[in-house]
Amino acid sequence: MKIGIVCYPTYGGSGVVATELGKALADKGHQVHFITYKQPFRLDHFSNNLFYHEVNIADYPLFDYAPYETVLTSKLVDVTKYQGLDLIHVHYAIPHASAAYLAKLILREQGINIPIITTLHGTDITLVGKDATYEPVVTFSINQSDGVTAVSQNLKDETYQYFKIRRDIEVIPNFIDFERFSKTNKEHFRKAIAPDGEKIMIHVSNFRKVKRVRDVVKVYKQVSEKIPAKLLLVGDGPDRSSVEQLCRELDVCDGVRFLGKQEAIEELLAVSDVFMIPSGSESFGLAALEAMACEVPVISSNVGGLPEINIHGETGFLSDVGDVDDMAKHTIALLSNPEMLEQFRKNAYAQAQKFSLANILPMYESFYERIVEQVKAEAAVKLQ
Ligand code: GMT
Repeated sequence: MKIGIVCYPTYGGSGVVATELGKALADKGHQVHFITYKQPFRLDHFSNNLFYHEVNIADYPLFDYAPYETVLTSKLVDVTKYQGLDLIHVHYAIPHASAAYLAKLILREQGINIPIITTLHGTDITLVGKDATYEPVVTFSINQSDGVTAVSQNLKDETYQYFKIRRDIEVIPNFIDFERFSKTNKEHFRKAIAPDGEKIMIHVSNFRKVKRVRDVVKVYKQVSEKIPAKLLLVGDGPDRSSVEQLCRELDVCDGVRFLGKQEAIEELLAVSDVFMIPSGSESFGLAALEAMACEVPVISSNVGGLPEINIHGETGFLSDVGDVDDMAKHTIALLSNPEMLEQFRKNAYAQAQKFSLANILPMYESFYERIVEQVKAEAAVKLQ
C-alpha cells in the first residue's frame, strides 16, 4: 500500500508511535510518506520505501498566526495526487483530522476518493480536544474520518463519553520494538551513575503539568530516606524549573540528575530499577511500556490506560493520582526486596511482549485493508 502519515514530528508519544509505525510498515514493503512540518526525530533510518514531505509554511506580515492547517491540507492534496496514496493516516486529531477531511473533499472534486484514518492518542481527547474552543471541530472530524482508532480501551471510552461520536472506534494499542528496547548490559554506566550500588529510579517525560514530575521528586525524597537511591529525570518541558526548585527545597539535589532530552532512552532504562509515571492523565503511557520492555517495573498512577499495561502487584504498582505516600511505600517495598524486584522485572518483560510490534503491526494492516475496501464499497453504492 501507499500510505500517507501525518503526525507531530516533536518528542511527543504520538509522533514516536506514528514514526515507528511508518518505519515498520516500510520494512514490510509498504510505501510510506510522512507529511509533517519537520523531519520526525525518530525518522532516522534510510529505506527505499520511506519518503518525507515537508509542510513549509511561508511567513506573511499579515499573519499573527500562520495558517498551518491550510498549508497541510494543500500538501495532503498534492502528495495524495502525485504519489497515488491509498490512504492517509493522521495521528493526533487536532488539527490533522480536520485538515485531512478538507483534503478529502478537495480530492473528491478531482475524482479521487482517499480514505482517512484518524488515531486518537490522548490529550487530543482528554485535555485539549474536549475544551469548547476545539470540541465542535474534533467531534466533526472524528465522525467524518473513514476509520478511527484509539490507543487504549480507556481512551475509546472517554471519547464516547466526551464527544457525540457515531463512528466505531477500534482499539489498537501502542507497541514496542524489541529490537531497540531490550535490556542490555551497561554495568559500567550503572557504576558511573550509582557508584555505591544505589538503586536507580527513572522518570521520562516532556515535563508538562499532566506528568506530575513534582510527585516523582516527592516519592524520591521518601525513598532515599530509607534506601540509598538515585533519581534520573529524563526530558524537558515547562515544569522543569519548578521541579528543580522542589529538589532544592527538599534538599535532594545531590541524588537527582536532570539529563534533559535523550535519544538513547533504552541505555538509561537498562541500568534502572524502577520507572515512575504518576501522571494526572495518561491515555496509554508508552514510556512505561518502553521501561517494561527493558525489564523495569513501573510505579504509576491508576488513571487512563495505565492499568491496561501496568498490572498492580505483578509488573509494578498503581496508586491514586497524587498519593505520593502510597507510591513511596510501594517503591520502598519493591527496592528493598531483591526477589520481588527480580520477579517484577520478569513479569514486566512478559507483559510488554503482549504489545510487541509483531503483534500490533498486523492489526494496523488489516484495519487499513478493511477501511480501504469499505470506502471503495461506499463509493460504488453512490455511483449506482
Ligand atoms: O499528551 C501527551 O503527553 C503527548 C501525547 C502525544 O500525542 O504525543 O501522548 C499521548 O500519546 C501517547 C502515544 O499514544 C500515549 O502513550 C500517552 O499516554 C498520551 N499522553 C497522555 O494521554 C497524557
